[in-house]
Amino acid sequence: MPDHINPPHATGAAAETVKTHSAEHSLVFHAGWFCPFVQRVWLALEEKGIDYQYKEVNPYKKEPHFLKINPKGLVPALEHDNKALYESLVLLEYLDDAFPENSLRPADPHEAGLVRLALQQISNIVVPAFYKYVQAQEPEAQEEGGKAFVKALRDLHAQWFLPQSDWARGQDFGLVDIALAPWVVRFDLLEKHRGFSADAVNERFAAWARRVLDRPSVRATTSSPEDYEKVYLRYFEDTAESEVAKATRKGEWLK
Ligand SMILES: N[C@@H](CCC(=O)N[C@@H](CS)C(=O)NCC(=O)O)C(=O)O
Repeated sequence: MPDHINPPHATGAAAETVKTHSAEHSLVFHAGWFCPFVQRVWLALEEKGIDYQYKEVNPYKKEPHFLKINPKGLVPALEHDNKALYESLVLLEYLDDAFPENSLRPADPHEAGLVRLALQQISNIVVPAFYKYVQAQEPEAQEEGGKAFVKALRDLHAQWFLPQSDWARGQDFGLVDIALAPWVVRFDLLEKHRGFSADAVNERFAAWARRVLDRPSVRATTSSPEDYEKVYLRYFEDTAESEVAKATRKGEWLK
């Protein structure tokens, strides 16, 4: 049975942002309020001050009109001037290319390459470790999952976060911060249900995570904590039926 999304729309500060972006527009953001991959793209839209139309989609329903926009049937997706695109990291780069103002990437090609490497590490190691940790049921598996997640974050931080700067790659909030921020928003759930603490990564990482939660774009795209909990309980009990949850259960990762 497909996962039921309750509530079916954003709440809290995110609901206000949705209301501000309800008018028809040539840039349509197909989103799910609960989805961290969606929140990445939402952060980029807000950070760059781009105007857009927010459309809530239940991706578990796989409705034919949405499959024409994203054949994978996943949110986020964008339609810009009737041309569709999907995959959160592709969308981040697309928005930065299509709307060059308030760039989220360094201009220097080598620096931009380093950002791509960091994004790959987040996608291939950090995010899968998050789901493995969340879906682990046996105490031993949970402990192992916690260690692996902390290590993934520690390695990412050591390799890609520049010292003495507020944000990952310097003084500007950029794509590396954005790609990880939605999972930081969900740290309080990990703390409550699995005993995770960002302090276990290290002090500087924990300070960065606090700055992320204070960022206006993060606040503006975040729903009420109790509503995330309703959605994530299925992950903590390992009963979620999303493509990500099913792949994690099989010991795989969604490509
Ligand atoms: N790799 C995709 C992942 C997107 C994704 O998994 N979205 C979830 C919601 S958080 C979804 O649409 N799930 C529907 C399903 O699994 O059937 C991205 O980065 O955009």
